[in-house]
Amino acid sequence: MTNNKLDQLRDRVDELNLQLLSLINERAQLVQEIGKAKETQGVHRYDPVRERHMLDLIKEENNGPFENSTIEHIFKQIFKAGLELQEDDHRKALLVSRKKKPDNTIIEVKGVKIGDGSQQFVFGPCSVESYEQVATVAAAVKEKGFKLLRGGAYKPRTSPYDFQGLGLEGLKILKRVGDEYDMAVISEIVHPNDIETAVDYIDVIQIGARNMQNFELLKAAGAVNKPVLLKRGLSATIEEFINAAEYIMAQGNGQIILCERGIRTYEKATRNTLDISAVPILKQETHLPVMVDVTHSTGRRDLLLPTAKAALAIGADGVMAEVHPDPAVALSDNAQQMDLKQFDEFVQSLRSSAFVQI
Ligand code: PRE
Repeated sequence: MTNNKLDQLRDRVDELNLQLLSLINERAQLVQEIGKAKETQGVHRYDPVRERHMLDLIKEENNGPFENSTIEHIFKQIFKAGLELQEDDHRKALLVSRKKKPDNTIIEVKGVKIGDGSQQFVFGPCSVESYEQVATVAAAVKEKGFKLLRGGAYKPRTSPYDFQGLGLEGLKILKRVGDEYDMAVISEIVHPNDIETAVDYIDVIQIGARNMQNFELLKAAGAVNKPVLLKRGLSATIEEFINAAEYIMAQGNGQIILCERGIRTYEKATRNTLDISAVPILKQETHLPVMVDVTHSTGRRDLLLPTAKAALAIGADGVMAEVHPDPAVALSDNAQQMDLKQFDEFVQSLRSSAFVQI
C-alpha cells in the first residue's frame, strides 16, 4: 500500500469519525428530550425493554464485519452515556444543585455564618436532661468562644425502652439556656406536627438520620422560615441525601445544612463508617454548607479529634460533637460524649492543628 493510499483511507476514516460524532450528538439531544419527557411523566429513565428492542433491531441489520456481540457492546455504551446525560440534566434541575446556583449558600444563625468559608462548631449534650446539665455545657462551650449549642429533646432511640427525651420541656430548657448565654440552639424534631411549635424555641431544626426520608417531616421543615440541619440517613446514598434536601428546598426553605454522620457498613470498629469523601462530593454537587458529626459517625471518644481534623481538612464547613458534664451517667450515648476536661483538650488540640482556623 502506498503512502498515498494510506492517507486516503485515513482521510475517509476522519470524515466518518466526524459523521459518527455528529450522529452521536444528534442522538444525545433526542435522548435528552426523552429524559425531560420522562421526568414530567414520572417514568423511570432506565428502560431495559426499550434497550433490548433497539439492540435486536440493530443486530438484525448488522452485516459485519463487526460481530453482533461487538455491536451490542458499542451500542450498550451509547445507551449508558445517554442515560448518564439524562441523569446529569436531572441533577442540574435540582434546586439544591450547584449547577442551578453556583454560589455557596451561607446560613446565618444568631450572627454565626455557616458556609462562608469559615469553620463552625456545634457542641452540646446528646440529650437534654435538665436545665443545670445544659447550662453547664453551654457555659463551657461559650467560654471557648463558640455560639452553637445542640441538645436532643425528642430522642429517636433504637429501643423503645430507652430514654425518649424530655420533649417540649427539653425545648423550653434549650430556649432558656440559649437566651441566657446568647447562643443558638439546635435540636432534633421527629414529628411534622411539632415543627411549628419548635420554631418558637430553637434556632435550627435538626432532622435526624432515621428521619432523612420521612418526607412529611421534610415538607413540614421546608414550610417554615428556620434553618434545617439535615443528617444523612443510616444507609442513604449521597443521591438520596441530596434528594431529601431537595424536599425541604422545594417547599421554599433554602436554609439547609447537610450533615454527614456516618453510614452503616460491615465495619464494626466504629459505630458507623464516616464517609469522609461525601463532604467534597456534597460540596461539589450542591451549594449547601456541609458539616460532619464526629460523635455519631465514630461512636468513639478517642476518634473525635482525628476525624474532626480530617473533616475540616477535607473542606467541611463545620464539625458537630457531643459534650456532657458527666458522660458516665448520661441518659443516652454515654460512651461517645466528651466530659468538660476532654472537651477542653479537644478544642486545644484542634486549635493547634493545621487546617483549623478557630
Ligand atoms: C435510551 C436511554 C436509556 C434507556 O435505558 C433507554 C433508551 C437511549 O439511549 O436510547 C433513551 C430513553 O430514555 C428511552 O428511549 O426511553
